[in-house]
Amino acid sequence: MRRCYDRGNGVTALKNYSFRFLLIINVLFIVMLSCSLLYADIDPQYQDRLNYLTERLKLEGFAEDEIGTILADSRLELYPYIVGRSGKGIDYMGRRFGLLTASSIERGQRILDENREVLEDVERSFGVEKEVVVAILRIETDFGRKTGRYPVLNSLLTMVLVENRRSAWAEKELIEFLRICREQNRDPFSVKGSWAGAFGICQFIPSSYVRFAVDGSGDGVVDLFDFKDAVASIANYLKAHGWESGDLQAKRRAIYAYNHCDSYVEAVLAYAKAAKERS
Ligand SMILES: [Ca+2]
Repeated sequence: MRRCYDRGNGVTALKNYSFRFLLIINVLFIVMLSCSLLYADIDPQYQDRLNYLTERLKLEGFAEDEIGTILADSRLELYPYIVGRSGKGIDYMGRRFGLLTASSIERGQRILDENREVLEDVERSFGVEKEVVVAILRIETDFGRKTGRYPVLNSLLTMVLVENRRSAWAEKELIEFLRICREQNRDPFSVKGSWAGAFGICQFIPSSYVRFAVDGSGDGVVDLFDFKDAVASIANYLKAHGWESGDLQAKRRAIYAYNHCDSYVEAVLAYAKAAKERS
């Protein structure tokens, strides 16, 4: 009996010990989990803004676990070095960009030749010259060769959390982006683009995608990494911003709306002209 009693005491003690141990482990696990949900790889100095963003996303209809899953993802990363960058630094007409070199123009002409039917269809549907659409593809991503290496989610999140002049803008774009991903059942970390959050062959920001991107291929999906969708979306964007084929000022304004930069407007028109001359 005594042995049994002793043994019993021993088991009880062991149980108590195990229970306390498990309790501590559980508490530690919960603390670690909540820390990872709150912080992921985010510098604690941004925690206030992250809390604010979380509340904002909830107001926009995102569930807490949905937000938590994104923030706890190991692919989440901030790029503070992009803050303060300006999109106006590119000299589109400069030698380095190589826009009007023979090989650059030939590449555009090849795109025109290989996709003539699609581009003429877009020209008829939207009233935007195919050479202009091709010029934008050349300048934005070199016909899809350089669509960007930054996960759009991380770029936009950086601009939201690291306070700067784009923070309010980036917050709206981030919400639009997450909504697009949710609607399309897309992994938000899988979409890569420019440091400024533009993606696809035509480099649309999320709000432009929502408002102006169209399904040019007719498959029911608007995918800006698809050539047909991208060219139709460029033409639709320009048309929606007042493009008039007989009005140069209207054309300039529409291109300027695409990228608020005078040298960009000049570059698009110069490349379109050069690509057309041989065709
Ligand atoms: Ca499509």
